[in-house]
Amino acid sequence: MLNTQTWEHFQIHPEEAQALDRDCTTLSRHVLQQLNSFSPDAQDISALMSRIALAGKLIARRLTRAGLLEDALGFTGTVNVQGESVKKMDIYSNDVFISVFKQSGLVCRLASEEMEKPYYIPENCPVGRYTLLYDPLDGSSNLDTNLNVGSIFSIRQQEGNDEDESAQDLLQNGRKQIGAGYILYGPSTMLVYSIGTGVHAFTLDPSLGEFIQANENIKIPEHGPIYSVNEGNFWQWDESMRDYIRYVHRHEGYTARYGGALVGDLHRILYQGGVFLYPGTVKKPEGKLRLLYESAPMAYLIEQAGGRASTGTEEILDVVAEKLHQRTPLIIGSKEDVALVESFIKEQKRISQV
Ligand code: P6P
Repeated sequence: MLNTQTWEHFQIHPEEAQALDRDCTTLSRHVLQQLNSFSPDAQDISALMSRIALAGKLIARRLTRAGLLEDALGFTGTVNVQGESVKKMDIYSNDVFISVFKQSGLVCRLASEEMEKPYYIPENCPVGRYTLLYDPLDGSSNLDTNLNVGSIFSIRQQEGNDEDESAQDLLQNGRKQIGAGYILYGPSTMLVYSIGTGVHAFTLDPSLGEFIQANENIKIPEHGPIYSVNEGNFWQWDESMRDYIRYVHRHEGYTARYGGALVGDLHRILYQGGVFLYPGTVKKPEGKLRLLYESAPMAYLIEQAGGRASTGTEEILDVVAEKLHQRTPLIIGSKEDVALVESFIKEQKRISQV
């Protein structure tokens, strides 16, 4: 039941007034509310989030028509710094982020999965300016079958003058992030972000061209039924991971969900609870996912929602990157489920020391 006196200044019905007020809670307004300030720094962060939202809108627009456009889908024939075949949409999405930030006056560097070195915008580079680290199109292998993909972003501040453009100041732990989030391109386009005051979700209303508030202060359940992992790697893992999978196979109450795109898989877990795992393998103990622009931003977000993110032996947000494109094993989601996975790693270590 609405508390009517809070809506007395409206002429329309209170229910309609509430819907109108929600539709006016745009992303930029929400960021300023979260910062509870109209300071220049708060305005910068709000403007930065609006630029990210613009990138999301441009990518979403292209994705909805990609199947109809000549030359939008498929591979470029090149291989990126990760050694992965590059999709045309990967390049388009990467260029979108550069285009929306180049003239923004907000960031001085853009570091991306698709670029070996950061892209510098020198005129915007007074010390203290922001750096955006991002995976422009995560899960792009899903594109040709019209399945969900996402963009992941992390916001850091430049420290020092970085005159040699080595971006060494980016190689710090994830607790130095000042914001992070993702854009999920699914049945609807959603932007989920945190700037350290909780996790908030916005849904793109194409008729308005605005991201409108959907959920505020999202909290991940302490435990959930979902385990999300590519079991095709089962025999590549350490025994501890195989023991965890045997456990969830044998116990009631677990269900497997794996979509091949981190953003979609983790979005589900954020709302329903559970755990996403991309462990290392015997051959590649460092795992597949990148630390600075995939695991660390997702870890920041999930911790803000009351969950956890671990390498299996260390909190993701405590890991100090040694190189820009460093990979890391990732176990992320509900506190109890992350702890359960870690318990198998600890047990395996105990046995090996006997
Ligand atoms: P695999 C997409 O390529 C990605 O980086 C993540 O989005 C996703 O979770 C993972 O790799 C999927 O990897 O080896 O299971 O196909």
